[in-house]
Amino acid sequence: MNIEEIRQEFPILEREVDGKPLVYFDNAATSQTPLCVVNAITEMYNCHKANVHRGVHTLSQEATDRVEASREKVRAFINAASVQEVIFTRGTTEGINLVASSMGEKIFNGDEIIVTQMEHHSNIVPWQLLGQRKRIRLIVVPVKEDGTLDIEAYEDLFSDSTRFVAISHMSNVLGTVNPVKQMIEIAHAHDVPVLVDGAQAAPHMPVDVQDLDCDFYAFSAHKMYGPTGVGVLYGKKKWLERMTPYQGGGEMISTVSFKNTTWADLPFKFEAGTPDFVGIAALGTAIDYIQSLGMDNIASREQELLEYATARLQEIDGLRIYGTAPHKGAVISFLVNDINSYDMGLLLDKLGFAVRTGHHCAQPLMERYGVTGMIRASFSFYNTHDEIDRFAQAVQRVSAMF
Ligand code: C6P
Repeated sequence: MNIEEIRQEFPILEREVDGKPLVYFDNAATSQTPLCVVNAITEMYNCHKANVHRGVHTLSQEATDRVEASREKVRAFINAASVQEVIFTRGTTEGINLVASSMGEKIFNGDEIIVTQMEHHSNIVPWQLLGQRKRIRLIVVPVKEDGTLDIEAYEDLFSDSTRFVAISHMSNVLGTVNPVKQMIEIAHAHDVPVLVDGAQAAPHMPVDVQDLDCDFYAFSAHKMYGPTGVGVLYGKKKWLERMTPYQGGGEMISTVSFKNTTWADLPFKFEAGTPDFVGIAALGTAIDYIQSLGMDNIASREQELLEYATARLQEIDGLRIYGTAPHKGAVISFLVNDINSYDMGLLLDKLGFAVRTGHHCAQPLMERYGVTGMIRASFSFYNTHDEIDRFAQAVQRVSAMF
């Protein structure tokens, strides 16, 4: 990978904050966007903006072709069996809400749903909302001190009442990459379907939904160098066919009358209303971009950055890293002594470093570690060893100020 060349694709990395060069270490919240993706958005607005799947006119055909080409790129990217299994959403959050709402119809009073202690709020609250409509219980897989899941406990949590499992592929706080393939196998042995929250995994490692054998897989375009406001929900056809639509409106129907409405074929049954067709087309370009770099190259570059940053930060007195799992993505959450994460984040920002602070939308996990927040540095392939060196110095300098 030629990092100098790659960085030129991301003009934002050249900007300054408070007169200091920006060091962007908040990639797990949202990644930056390469020029090719920005150009794809501009081209859609300048040349092909028309509503999709509706018009016979040329512009509408062009926009539709671009959206459907993007769907095929997503299908290939995650190795889904069919484009009918690829639903465009607004993001991971909407994908999980869709499943909780539509699969929720098959979950009844007294049933149980297994989640983990490291879930993002997006994979907790939709199930709790379902729980308000039906008396279902969330059963929680504990996280061990090093940030790995207690898989033995997971196996023991299954009962005759278990109806669904919802787990993250990679934790946005600890970086832990969970053994989802093994967890899915265990769930399927109990005849229980599994949703995988892939928000943090899809941008950083190869994902093969057929090999994982997951029933649902949700992720967001904005974390994978794509546009904001677009996401993907993969669902196995056998489930999608049985589920009722999440929302009603244009394009998700076959026929409508005041007596009876019938649904469109998959995947359109789950895509009510005008989609973000500009963003969806640009997601296709983001996938082309990622593929041109190579997912394996991305993963190994980020592993190298993770190892280097871990070693540099561990040199700092009083610094504790949360999440030291052997299989981990390029995310480091930490605290120094009892310094408040927010206070430290503000000072780091003054020095040009963009990191995330606070509970990271994972309050139950914060509670697990007995803290209210952490500082998180999350890396992308375009980050450099020099940025990490400067970051380690800045953390040391800021810590000394408290
Ligand atoms: N995590 C972070 O800074 P949306 O907002 O729908 O694109 O993604 C939600 C989501 C779901 N699951 C996981 C594991 C996530 O990390 C996120 C988003 C960001 O960690 C913003 S809170």
